[in-house]
Amino acid sequence: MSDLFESTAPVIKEYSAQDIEVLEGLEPVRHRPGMYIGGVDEQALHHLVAEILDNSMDEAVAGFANHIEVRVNADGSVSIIDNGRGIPVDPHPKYPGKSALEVILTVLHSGGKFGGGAYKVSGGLHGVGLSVVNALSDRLVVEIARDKKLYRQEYSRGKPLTALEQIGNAPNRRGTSITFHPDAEIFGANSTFNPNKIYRMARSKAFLFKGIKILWKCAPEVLSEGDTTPLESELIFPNGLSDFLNYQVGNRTTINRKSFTGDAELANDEGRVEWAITWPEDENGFCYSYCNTVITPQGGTHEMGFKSALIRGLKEYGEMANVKKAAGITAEDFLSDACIMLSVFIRDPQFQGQTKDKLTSAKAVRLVEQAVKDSFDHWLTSDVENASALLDYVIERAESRRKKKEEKAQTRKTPTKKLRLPGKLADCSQAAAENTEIFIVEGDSAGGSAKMGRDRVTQAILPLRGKILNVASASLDKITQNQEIKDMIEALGCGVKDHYNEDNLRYEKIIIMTDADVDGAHIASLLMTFFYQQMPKLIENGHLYIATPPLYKIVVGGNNYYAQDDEDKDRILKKVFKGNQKPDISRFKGLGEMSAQQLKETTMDKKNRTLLKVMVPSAATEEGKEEAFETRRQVERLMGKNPELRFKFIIERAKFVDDLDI
Ligand code: 0RA
Repeated sequence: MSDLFESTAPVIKEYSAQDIEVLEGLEPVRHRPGMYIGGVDEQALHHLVAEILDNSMDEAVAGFANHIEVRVNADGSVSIIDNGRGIPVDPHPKYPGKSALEVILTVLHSGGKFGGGAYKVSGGLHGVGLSVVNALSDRLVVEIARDKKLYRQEYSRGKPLTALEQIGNAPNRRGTSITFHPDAEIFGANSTFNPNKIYRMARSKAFLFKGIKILWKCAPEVLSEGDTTPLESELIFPNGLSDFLNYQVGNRTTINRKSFTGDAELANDEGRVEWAITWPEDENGFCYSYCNTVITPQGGTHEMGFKSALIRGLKEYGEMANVKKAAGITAEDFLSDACIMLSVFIRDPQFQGQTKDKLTSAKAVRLVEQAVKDSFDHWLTSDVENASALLDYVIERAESRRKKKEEKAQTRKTPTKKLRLPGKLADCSQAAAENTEIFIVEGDSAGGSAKMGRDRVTQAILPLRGKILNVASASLDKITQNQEIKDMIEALGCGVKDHYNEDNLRYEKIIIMTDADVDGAHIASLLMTFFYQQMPKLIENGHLYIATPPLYKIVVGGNNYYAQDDEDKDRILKKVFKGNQKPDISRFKGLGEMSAQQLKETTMDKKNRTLLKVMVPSAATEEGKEEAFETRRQVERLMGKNPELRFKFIIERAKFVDDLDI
C-alpha cells in the first residue's frame, strides 16, 4: 500500500531562497500600487499614513506602547514615532544576512509573522504591511530604540540605501520612528498630504483608544491658507468613545437625558468592547463601528451583537414596566436614527471580501451582546424617567411606521387607482388570471424573441437584466430596493410574505425561462429562492414552473429536431439518423440566439413544451412539516449569508459532475 502511495505522490517543487525573493519582492507593488493601496489618488496616499499609524496602534492595543507622535514635516514627509517594543533588528532566521527589520520592510506580508501584536488587524487596505509603504516611498528612514541601543537605516523605493547602523545608545527609551516621503513617480508630482486629514486620523485613534497619548505636530509650511488645523496638539481622551460621541453630536438635543456609554471585557478573555449611543431629536443618526481601531464602514457581527442587546433590553424593560405596545417595536424603530459609536478589540479578527470593511468574526455577535446587555439593563432601570422617554419615542416611531405601511397598502387597494405595472412587462391582453402565464426571462434579447413568439392573449413576458439579487443573503432593505425584484412583485400583484394574497395573483402560471447553461441554472435558482422566501404559498399551491429550452438543434434531411441535453441528442440521432444523411448539429448559446419561431415551438407553445413544476413539501401537513423544515434549512444553507457552505456543497458534489459547462 505504502509503496503505491509513494509512487503516485506528486512531486513538490522545492523553492530556493532565490525563488522566494522573486515571488515576494516589492516590484509588484511599484508595478501595480492600486492592488495594494486601492489606487494612487489622494485617498491612497493617505492610506500610507494609516498603515504606519495602525502598526503603532497595534503595538499600543497589545499593551506595549502608550505614546505616539504624528508629524507632518516641512519637506512633505510624515513621521510616526511610538514607544513600543521597537521593530526587532536581530538577524532573521529564514533570510541569512538580513535583519528582521529589513525583512519586515522589504518582504510583502511579513509584518506580523513573528511575535507581532496579538491584536493585529489582518489584511485590508490597511494591514498590507510596512513593506508596501516602503516600496512606494522615495525615501524612508527608520530609527529603532531597542535593547538600550539606537539603530538607523535608510531606504528608497523599497531598497536599503544604507546598512543597519547602530548610531548611539538609548539607555532609557524604546520604540520605533518611521519617516517616509511618498514617491512622486507613483503618486504624481503634485501629490501632497492633507494635514487636516492626518490630524483627524490621529485624533480618531486617540478617541478610540483611551490608553494612548498622541502628540500631533505640523510644520507651518505645509498648511495652506485658511487651514485651521492646529500646529501642535496633545490628543488624549480619557473618556474615549464617550468623548468621541460628544464631539460628533455637539449640542444637539436628545430624547434621552444621558447617553448610554461604557466598556466591558468580552467573555473568555476574548477582548473588549466600548460603546456610546444617544438618540438625537432631529433623527439625524449615524453608526460608526471599529475593530482594533480600524473603521468597519459596513458594520458586521459586532454591530449585530450590540443592536441585539439594545433592542432585547428595551423590549424586556417595556414588558417589565407593563407597557404593552413595547412588544411591537423593532431594532429599526429603536436604532436606525440613533448616533452610535462602537469599538471592539478582538484577536485575529475576520473581515469580509476584498475591501474588508465588514467584521465577520461570528463569535463577536454573542460576545458583544453578552457584554453590553447587563450594562444596558442597568442603564434603563437606573433612570426610569429617561428610560420611559426613550421607550415612548420608540413606540411612537413604531406606530408611525405601521401607519405609513397601512396607508400604502390602502392606496394600493383603491380600485379607482390604475394598477401600476413595470414598464418592461409585456402583459397579456386577457384580464382574468385563469389560464394565463407570465414568463420571467433572462436578458433583454431573449425577452425580445419571447415577446414575438408568445400568445398575446394569455402569455405575458417580463425580461430581467442579468443576475438577480440573492435574496436569501440580502437584507430586507436591499431586497425591496432591487429593481428586478420590485418589477417582479409589481407584475405578479399578489404581495409578499405576510401580505401575500393569492386572490390578487395576476397569472395562473409563473414560468422561469433561462438559458440551458450554468448561468441560466444559477439565475433560475436565485429566482426560486426568491419565491421560496417571499411567496412560499405561490410554490405550495403549484404556480411556479421552469421552462426547458433546448440545448441543441439537429437538422437531418430537412427536418428540425431539438434536444434538451446530450442524452436527448444521442437518443434523437439514434432514432432519425440514416446512413446516407449528414446531421447538422448546432448548440444554442442562449435563448437570445433562438428565433421567435424556434422559441415558441420548443419552449413556449402550450402544445409542445415541457414545463417542470417546482414543488416543496408543504408545511401545512403533519408529514410535510419535518421535510419542509429541512428544505428551508437547506435553502438557507445553500443560498444564505454563508458562502462557505455553498462553496462546500458545490465542491462536494463537483466530483459527480463529469461535464462541467464552463
Ligand atoms: C514585529 C515584531 C514585533 C514588533 C513589531 C514588529 C513592531 C512593528 C512596528 C511598526 C511601528 N511600530 C512598531 N512596533 C513594533 C515584536 C518584537 C518583540 O517581540 O520584541
